Amino acid sequence: MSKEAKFCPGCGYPVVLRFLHTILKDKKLDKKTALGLDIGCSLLAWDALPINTFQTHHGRVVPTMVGLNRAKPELLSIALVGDGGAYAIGLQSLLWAAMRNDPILVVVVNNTVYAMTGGQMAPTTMVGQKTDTSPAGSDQPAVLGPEMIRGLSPKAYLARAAVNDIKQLNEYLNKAIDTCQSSNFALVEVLSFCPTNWRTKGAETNERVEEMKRVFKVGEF
Ligand SMILES: Cc1ncc(C[n+]2csc(CCOP(=O)(O)OP(=O)(O)O)c2C)c(N)n1
Ligand code: SF4
Ligand SMILES: [Mg+2]
Repeated sequence: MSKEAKFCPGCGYPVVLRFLHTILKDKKLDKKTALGLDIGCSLLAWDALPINTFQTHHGRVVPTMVGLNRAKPELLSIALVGDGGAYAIGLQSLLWAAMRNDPILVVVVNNTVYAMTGGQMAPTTMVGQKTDTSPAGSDQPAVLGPEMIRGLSPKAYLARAAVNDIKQLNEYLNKAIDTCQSSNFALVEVLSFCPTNWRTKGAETNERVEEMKRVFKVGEF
């Protein structure tokens, strides 16, 4: 990290950023990458890594990075976005990027809520999960991003990892970056901690991620 990041203690975002940066350095791509941030807690990654970073509007990081890729194909374009940005307001752009097989990497941090705005229900909120806007528990099935995209984009690399299994996270991010380098679309969804909005502490936060894995299957698709 180049500057002190503003994430809450116990947040999953810094885990994702740390691994991403290490992989980029190992592949000697850190000076040849542009990281786009959506609105949401992803924006707290502003200046966190010593790499080129863009701030975009809510749900618009994918088309922005597609545009950058077209203008500067020599750069690796990465979009960091929350589950709300990816699968609600930004869904249309995400699906079209996948269908066109745009060679960008989309990293979706899935914490099952709109975290930055206070923990409201998101497309990924699980059935029965209580949030401020679903006090009786959600009755909507959660959106399964990589599964939804699979049939639309035959050449894409699609995977789901979790911040509490760093070996797998590392493997999938590595493969996703290699996929972009071979001119194909890649998306890695990461099941991530949000102790602030989940109102969980310590092991309870980790248990919530294990609960998420029963709904959101980790693996490659
Ligand atoms: C066009 C627009 N609509 C709504 C908002 C308010 N807003 C800011 S962040 C956010 C939700 C972010 O949730 P998510 O994408 O899941 O990211 P997280 O904070 O959970 O990482 C919303 C609705 C906004 N900034 N712009
Ligand atoms: S609100 Fe949640 S996702 Fe946002 S920084 Fe805090 S712990 Fe992380
Ligand atoms: Mg979220």
